[in-house]
Amino acid sequence: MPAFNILVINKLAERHIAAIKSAAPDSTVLAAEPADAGRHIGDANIVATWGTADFRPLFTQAPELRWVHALSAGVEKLLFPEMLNSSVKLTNSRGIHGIPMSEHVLSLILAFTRGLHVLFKQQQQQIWQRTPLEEVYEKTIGIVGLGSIGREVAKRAKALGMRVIAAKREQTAELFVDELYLPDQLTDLLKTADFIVVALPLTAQTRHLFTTALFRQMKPSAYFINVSRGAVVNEADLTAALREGTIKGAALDVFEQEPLPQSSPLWTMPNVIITPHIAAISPYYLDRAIKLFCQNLTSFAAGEDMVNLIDKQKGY
Ligand code: OXD
Repeated sequence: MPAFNILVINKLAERHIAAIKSAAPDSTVLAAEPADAGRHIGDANIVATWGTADFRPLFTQAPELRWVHALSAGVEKLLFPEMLNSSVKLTNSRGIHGIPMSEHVLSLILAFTRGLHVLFKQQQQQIWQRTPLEEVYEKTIGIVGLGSIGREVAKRAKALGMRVIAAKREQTAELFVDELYLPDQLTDLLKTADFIVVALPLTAQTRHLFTTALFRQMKPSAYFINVSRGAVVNEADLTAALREGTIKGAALDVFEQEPLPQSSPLWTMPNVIITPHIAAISPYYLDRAIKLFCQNLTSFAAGEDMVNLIDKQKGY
């Protein structure tokens, strides 16, 4: 078994280090905070880091690097020109987000339908006042992007008695989806969905996909939920759609600029729920990410195909 210098740019528990060592027994494994990573990058053959962190300065000091694994699903900060023009392999952690992110999506939907965003504000002012409430039962959820996250959302929505429709690049047999649309049929989905959930990766094709033209296809009673990447949406167009009543509300975990600037009108809109890019957070996140990394490490050491290999030109 070949020996590698493995650098993980994140704090790790002993059990994570032990798991990595048992996948590549002769290798050295170091876990470093971003500020310390520079001291170890020169020898590193394999790096695990966040796809949302600026890795470019380290990459240019890493002549021995052969593979970068993103601990996140997003790899947007890893697609810089030196990486694209190199033979360094890139993988990500897609597939481990489904449970926390689908729970987050469902809690946002239920927060709107059960009026929690209104009731919580009233509680702070000690106001006892009923507010109109809705049900999700037999309502239509439209999931745009049916990967591992979208599928978990579909499964949970079905359990609540919802009609599930989804848009996906190709037709597949889906257990929890009532109707599947191809990308060129997206407007058919938008016209009928009561809740639109965006779970797409950010690519050249999906950047600013949601503009005024698409918000105008949605029902005025529709809620828009984005847990993917802020740049999939033209935020100014979304803000206008919310202000003008083109749609009823939005729950947003991701934004074009993060942290969301204090000057953003979204902060104070009564029909908006904001969460600070936390939909994937779970006490089990790192356990799952390291398990996936170890699975790929075994394949890499054996010269076999790894899962979640990113096509660097396509960006996903
Ligand atoms: C990710 C995320 O990319 O949580 O993993 O946004």
